[in-house]
Amino acid sequence: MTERFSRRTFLRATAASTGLALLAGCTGGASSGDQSGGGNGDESGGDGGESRDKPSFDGWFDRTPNYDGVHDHTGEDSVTVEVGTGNGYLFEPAALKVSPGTTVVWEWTGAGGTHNVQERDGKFESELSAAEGFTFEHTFDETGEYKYRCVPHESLGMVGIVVVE
Ligand SMILES: [Cu+2]
Repeated sequence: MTERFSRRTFLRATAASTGLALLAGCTGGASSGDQSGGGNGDESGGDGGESRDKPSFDGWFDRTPNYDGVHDHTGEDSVTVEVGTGNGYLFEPAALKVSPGTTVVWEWTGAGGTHNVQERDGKFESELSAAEGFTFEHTFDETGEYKYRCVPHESLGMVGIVVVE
């Protein structure tokens, strides 16, 4: 008797939570519909971009419209960041996570005029360039958070971060 009662209670509880899960699923699907339509093709391999960590990094990205969380590139030898995307004054991706030993290559798109890459504490710095195809690279050997900016356009939110862990 007791066993049967608890089993029925359990089933009812399960049904209730399943209903909630379905409801949440619908809401989530609707709000992310336009994202998957025009989204990043390279995200399709993962389990969706919605689970991406999006820390504030003490407000480092407050003026950066394309900051969409930390792109996980751990385990890759080399990662490319575009310099001068969006309106021409952004890095893409703005934030990425890599493993020690990874080389990050910044590649200028040619848009937005003259840019550079300057680590906030001077750990690396490129020259200023406006040339499409210009590249700068840095190999990250030590763990940590490396905040960098484009000096001419920092006030427009042209900043980025490389998290090495
Ligand atoms: Cu710039």
